[in-house]
Amino acid sequence: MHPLPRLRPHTALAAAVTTATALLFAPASLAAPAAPPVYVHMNGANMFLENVVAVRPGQKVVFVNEDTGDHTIIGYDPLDGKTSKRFDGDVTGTPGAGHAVSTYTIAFAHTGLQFYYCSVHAELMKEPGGRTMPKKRPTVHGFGDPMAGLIIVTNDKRLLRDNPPTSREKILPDYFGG
Ligand SMILES: [Cu+2]
Repeated sequence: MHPLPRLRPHTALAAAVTTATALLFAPASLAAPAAPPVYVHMNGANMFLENVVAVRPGQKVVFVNEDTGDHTIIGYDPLDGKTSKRFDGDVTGTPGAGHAVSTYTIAFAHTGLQFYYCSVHAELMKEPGGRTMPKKRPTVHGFGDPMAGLIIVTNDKRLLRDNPPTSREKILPDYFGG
């Protein structure tokens, strides 16, 4: 029988501890970079400029209000018409460029479709067939479309690449206005 090779247990242990310590305390810069937020903008047109965006699970969506007026961002389920308690934000107006803007940030853990609307400028109504959809409030100015949108939470790289270029910028300098 061959003698067992001489181990150097102290050295091996020390190496293991060093590795574990390095992993535990690795600076954040060594970790995979988090995907940057996807921005959705509002102004006096009373619409969500990027009304359909795609994000990965956990990736932030930041709603940015560049309007002088207030808006809400409320999730709803088209199948039962119920609104979300968690996906429920509001953003106040801003006087214009150079002032602080009000934002609302949310992320979703799981893939799926997240519908939302602004309750100031749209209202949920049940359509024939039982589906609930937002409709433009009759008293609201702006375009004819209801103020509403959809977040697609997905890992599909092609969908993620389809976001409009404006969704990469927090502030759109020319988009202020109420
Ligand atoms: Cu609104």
